[in-house]
Amino acid sequence: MVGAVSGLKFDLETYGPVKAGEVTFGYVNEDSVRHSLIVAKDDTKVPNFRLVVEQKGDVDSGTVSLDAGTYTLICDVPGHANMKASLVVE
Ligand SMILES: [Cu+2]
Repeated sequence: MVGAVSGLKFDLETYGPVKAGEVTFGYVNEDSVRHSLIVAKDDTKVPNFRLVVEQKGDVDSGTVSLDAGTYTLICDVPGHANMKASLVVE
């Protein structure tokens, strides 16, 4: 479970390690503004995966297929460019 917390941050700097394959994300909004969650590797977004939590208490979830490697979790809401974390898949 990934949390969006106040200060335009994720609740951890690094998530995982998780097993390669189908990876299920839960995303909870613990903040008061909208946040999203996308996954990227080497600056390339993983296609067809984006979670959005509109307001405090909202939860979104989804599953995406990931190979082993280190990924970046990104919130692509404008102004949230510093909202990044790492995800280790092995
Ligand atoms: Cu955000």
